[in-house]
Amino acid sequence: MNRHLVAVCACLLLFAGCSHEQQHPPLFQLLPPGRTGVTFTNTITTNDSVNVQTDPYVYNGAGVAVGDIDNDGLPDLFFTGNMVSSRLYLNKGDMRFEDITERAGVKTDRWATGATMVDINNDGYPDIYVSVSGSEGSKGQDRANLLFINNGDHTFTEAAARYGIADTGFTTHAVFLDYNGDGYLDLFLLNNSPKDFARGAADTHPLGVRSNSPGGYSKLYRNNGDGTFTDVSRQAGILEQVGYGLGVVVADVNGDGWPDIYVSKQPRWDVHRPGRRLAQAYEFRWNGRRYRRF
Ligand SMILES: [Ca+2]
Ligand SMILES: [Ca+2]
Ligand SMILES: [Ca+2]
Ligand SMILES: [Ca+2]
Repeated sequence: MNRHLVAVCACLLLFAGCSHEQQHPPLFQLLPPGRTGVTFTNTITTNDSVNVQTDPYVYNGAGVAVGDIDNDGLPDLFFTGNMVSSRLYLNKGDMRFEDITERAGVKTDRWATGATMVDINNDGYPDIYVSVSGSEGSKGQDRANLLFINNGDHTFTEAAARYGIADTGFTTHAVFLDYNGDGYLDLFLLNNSPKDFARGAADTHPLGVRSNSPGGYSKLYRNNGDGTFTDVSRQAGILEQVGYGLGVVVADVNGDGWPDIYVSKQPRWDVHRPGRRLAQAYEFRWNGRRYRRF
């Protein structure tokens, strides 16, 4: 009797599970470019001088930022391009987007790696900060990061040099945070130099890797509150000699009310020893110059 009851219950549960799945469609649905109008493709065209041998980061990829550039309640999209121009898509509603790159004045001709939207001048309109990197032999001026100031009319004006954040390092990504609590968003740059990639000094460093290229050091810029920034990396205790940053997020890791920076990295030796773990991460703070390896 009990055995029959168990069998009936099992069938009911199975039926309930099936009907439950049937009632709920998948949470996400993939929409094709033809439906959305988002046709951006980060096409990498390799040749004798541009390939994974000449630049180990040639396939690292690019970035995307989401923000409402015209405050109409619809989030808009900005993609960075490596060998193609970055693209800005205006959200027209109903998951349809219009490419306004040219008339917005945000075309790029650099190896743009990351995109960050932030209202850097507090005028209510999100601006776009573009991280730029390049191959080992690239010129510093070609790696200068870009800052597109939102004019509030679907156009932008590039002003990174004016703000003092046209950094020429090998920038992978950037985040804005108010590290000193003065109400102004400061800038952390995640840099990663291919110059000494696989040419590090030694594995004996406490963090295992060394970067000999200042362009590969991550940096912290303080927002002076007057439209300018100052590089405060050294006094803030941002570590040097440890490049290879690939990802960064900001969160109050220890709950003390101050934002911390979490950086994921690519240790040098992993490239030469396939099968070893591919990334490691460090949490470090400038208050007290503490860092911790996970
Ligand atoms: Ca919008
Ligand atoms: Ca703004
Ligand atoms: Ca600040
Ligand atoms: Ca904290």
